[in-house]
Amino acid sequence: VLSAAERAAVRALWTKLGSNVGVYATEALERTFLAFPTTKTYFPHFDLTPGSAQVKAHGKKVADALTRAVAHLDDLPTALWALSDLHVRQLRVDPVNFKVSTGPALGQRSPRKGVEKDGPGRDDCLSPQLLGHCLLVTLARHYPGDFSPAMHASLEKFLSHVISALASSYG
Ligand code: ZNH
Repeated sequence: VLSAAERAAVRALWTKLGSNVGVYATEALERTFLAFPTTKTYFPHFDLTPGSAQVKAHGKKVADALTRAVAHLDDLPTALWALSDLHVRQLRVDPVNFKVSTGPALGQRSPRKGVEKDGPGRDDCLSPQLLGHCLLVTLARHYPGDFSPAMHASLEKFLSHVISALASSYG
């Protein structure tokens, strides 16, 4: 559970981001796809070139989900239940992708089901850690003055709670 100070830090930054959350989520996705190319295996149907309208639209959706999470810091599993269910039943994202502390190390995460063992995606995937990492880098770059160690720690904690909420419907 986030402490009162951690919640306040996350909320304050989100207020500052305002309507730009989508812009930064999009930048974070672009960074994820560039820095960790095998993450692209989950998006074979997307145009992933920089500036792509599809990535922008997806960034907006991820941003809206994060903003909803910030508004429901007291009950993330309930707020994100439908999204968790979508990732499990429809998108069939392998649950290891959502395991924060108990899953295998990053380099051993499993690829999307159906992707060849030796093909792209063997070594990583769109792990929330990678997306979360890229989100932290993006926010640190655009809000250097706000990015104290305490803010960094608050955001790490927030993101790890979002991810366990997304994993919650694996039951
Ligand atoms: Zn995800 C989708 C969020 C993680 C994969 N996503 C999605 C959406 C959202 C999200 C909001 C939209 C939905 C609708 O449409 O309704 N995710 C999210 C978040 C996170 C995530 C927040 C964390 C943090 N994902 C993830 C992962 C993966 C994924 C890990 C893999 C691995 N997603 C995905 C896909 C999709 C999504 C594939 C679909 C896309 C399209 O559109 O097609």
